[in-house]
Amino acid sequence: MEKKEYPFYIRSHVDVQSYLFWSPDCVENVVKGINGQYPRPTIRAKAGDTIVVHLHNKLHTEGVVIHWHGIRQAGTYFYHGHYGMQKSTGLYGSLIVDVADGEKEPFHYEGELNMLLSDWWHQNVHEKEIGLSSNPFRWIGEPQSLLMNGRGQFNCSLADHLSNSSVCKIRGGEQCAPPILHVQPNKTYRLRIASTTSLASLNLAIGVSQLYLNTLCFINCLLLEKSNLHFLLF
Ligand SMILES: [Cu+2]
Repeated sequence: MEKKEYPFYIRSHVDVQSYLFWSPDCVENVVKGINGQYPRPTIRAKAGDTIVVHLHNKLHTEGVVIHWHGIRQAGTYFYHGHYGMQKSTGLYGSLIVDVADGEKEPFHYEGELNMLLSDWWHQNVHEKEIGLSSNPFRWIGEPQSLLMNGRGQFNCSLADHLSNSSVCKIRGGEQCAPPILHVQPNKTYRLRIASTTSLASLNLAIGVSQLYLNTLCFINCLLLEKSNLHFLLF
């Protein structure tokens, strides 16, 4: 089996800082980066590979623990910080395990798209943590934004482009510009979906007029419905 090594650094863009300034939902905030990146790198391997992650904690005042989700077999997974509420600071990324050499997926597709969903609050993560552990309990409220692949738009309604609001006029180069999943007609794509939300549970809808879900999806989605990891073919 092939052995893959990933240098895995958790640090800020500038070493003396713990966080990156970033605008995941068009509002500047602070996020935790890995290797100075946000969103974080995707780790990809084949079933049976050994992944060695060298974790260098460059945060000055915090420990770091990474929780690796379900990595024993081929599938769509993710990893996230598990020290305090680090997941809420953006410390997570995709972990994709392909089938082992010589094995085939039980379905065919021509392209692959990855969708990592998360919830995002503007309040400080410590405010959230203290509220959750307080007696009496203090709920921080619903998230300000939902992010897809680390990007979302705060306070933008679906009809905003019809109004005169200057908010939500995305040109495409912004840190919060919606990720675009490119597809071509008459091809089958595998959409990998993972939810890394810390407190919110999500419903995902795909707003296209013609979407033919492969029947295999229903079988596999049913099998996976109790987890937060799904995929579908379309
Ligand atoms: Cu976890």
